[in-house]
Amino acid sequence: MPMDPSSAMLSQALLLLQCIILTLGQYDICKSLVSTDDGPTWEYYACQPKPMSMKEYMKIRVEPPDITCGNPPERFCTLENPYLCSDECDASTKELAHPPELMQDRERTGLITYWQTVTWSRFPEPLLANISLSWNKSLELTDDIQITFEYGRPTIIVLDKSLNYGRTWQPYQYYADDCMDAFGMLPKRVQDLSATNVTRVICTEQYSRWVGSKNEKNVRFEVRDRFAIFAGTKLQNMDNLYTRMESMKGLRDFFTFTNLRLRLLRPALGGTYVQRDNLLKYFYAISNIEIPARCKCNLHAGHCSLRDGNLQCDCEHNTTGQDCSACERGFKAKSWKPGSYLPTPNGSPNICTNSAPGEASGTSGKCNCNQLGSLHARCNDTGFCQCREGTTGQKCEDCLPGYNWKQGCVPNVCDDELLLCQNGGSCIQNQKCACPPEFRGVLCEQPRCQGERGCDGASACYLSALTLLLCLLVNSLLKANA
Ligand SMILES: *[C@@H]1O[C@H](CO)[C@@H](O)[C@H](O)[C@H]1NC(C)=O
Ligand SMILES: *[C@@H]1O[C@H](CO)[C@@H](O)[C@H](O)[C@H]1NC(C)=O
Ligand SMILES: *[C@@H]1O[C@H](CO)[C@@H](O)[C@H](O)[C@H]1NC(C)=O
Ligand SMILES: *[C@@H]1O[C@H](CO)[C@@H](O)[C@H](O)[C@H]1NC(C)=O
Ligand SMILES: *[C@@H]1O[C@H](CO)[C@@H](O)[C@H](O)[C@H]1NC(C)=O
Ligand SMILES: [Ca+2]
Repeated sequence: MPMDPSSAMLSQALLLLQCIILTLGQYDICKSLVSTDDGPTWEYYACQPKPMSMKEYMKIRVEPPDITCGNPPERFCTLENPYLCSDECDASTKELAHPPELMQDRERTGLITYWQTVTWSRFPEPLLANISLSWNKSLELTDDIQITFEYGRPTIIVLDKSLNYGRTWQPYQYYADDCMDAFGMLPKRVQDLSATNVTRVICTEQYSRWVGSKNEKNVRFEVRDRFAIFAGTKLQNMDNLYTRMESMKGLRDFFTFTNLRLRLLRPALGGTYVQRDNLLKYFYAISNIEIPARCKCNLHAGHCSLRDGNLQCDCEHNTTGQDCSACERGFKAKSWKPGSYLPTPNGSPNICTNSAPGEASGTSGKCNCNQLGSLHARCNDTGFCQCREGTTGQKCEDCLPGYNWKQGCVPNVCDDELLLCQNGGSCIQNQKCACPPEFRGVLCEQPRCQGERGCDGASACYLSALTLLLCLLVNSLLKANA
């Protein structure tokens, strides 16, 4: 039986609210003060910095050095106006100069500013240009890279990346109007990729065909479409993506880089062969390079800041280094580990500690049994901490499988391995499944509407206490409107 319109609306509103709650602000705090029976204590979480517009921080280098137009001054025309070659590039005049920094400026005045190369006047020698972008910092893409070309998108490009500050490079994506002809590769689209081959390096023809220079200016490296394979088309289930980031080898590294390089191999041709009688209309021009990414801090920092001209993680959890990839001095009792996205939504901080096994810091007897995980504050005569149910480890600081830390180890109601939420439900803090409106039960295993009854508006209030509150709010608003 179909739901009545108001209850359908309510369900939609709730789903939307749930989305907002689940996707906003995930992993953005590293610690918080919580009150326990023994007074306030810090709880630590896996954390990562917010995405930033990395074009603000990138160093650009173009090769060969004399590829930028204007020295000496030269004339050019466009593919759409090939016989009006009166435009001029002149490096010595501000209004007519097109230096590389115009690929990363903010264009506050509303005027489009762009880097431009010399024209292809030396045909048949190929017109080649490299643009290298460096940050001296490991970064992780959070959205599509977007490169904006004025006067037409090139017919052949390779995007490369480096993970080691430019020492070695690997191709990231190939772009051509004819992939087979340019690279001997079959053309693919990111939309054709699936969970098993999401990290495949492909050649795409989507951004190189001539459609007019003003109709479509952008060339993308699609990050969103790749995320969507796991998180859904609206990225509504980021938990699933983060879970895969932990379990699927190479997935995180695929989105990680320290440098990018754009190899421009053939300019826009206007949809036809090269016309040798007018080579002044062939060149490259880029007005903007957008790189949405976050600093890679190994889930040990919530912020990343510019220090001495370089981006650096503001490390927490007693870690240190540009990427928080080491334990601070004095905190090397356990070997360093990156934080983990699991269990969602707070992850595991894997903090560096200063207490080595058996090495009691501080005064008389204080063998550092974890207050929440152990039965007694002190260890017994032989130096053992006695752990509560579900708890393990030298100090009773870890949980047995099937348990998760929440001011002590509590048994899981749901998880990503055995106790899977069913019918599209998502597991919240291992403690409850948030079910879609049509299902209920601990693991969302029961259809809500069986037969004719039980499908009234009120039944849509199915979520946690928080969403219940919001639900009541929405309900009263709906009533007020009616
Ligand atoms: C671009 O970089 C590649 C790889 O280092 C190099 O082989 C090529 O010669 C460079 N092209 C130009 C135009 O400098
Ligand atoms: C790169 O960053 C590291 C750490 O911040 C710094 O020590 C080094 O000097 C930087 N290198 C360059 C070339 O800026
Ligand atoms: C990826 O896998 C899907 C099916 O699993 C297939 O249809 C697609 O062609 C594959 N893509 C590539 C680039 O291999
Ligand atoms: C790290 O070390 C400082 C002392 O230097 C301490 O106050 C703090 O609680 C430690 N732990 C974490 C997780 O930051
Ligand atoms: C101390 O605790 C450990 C672990 O629970 C136990 O095996 C040992 O027998 C205990 N020793 C004493 C003296 O109570
Ligand atoms: Ca610009």
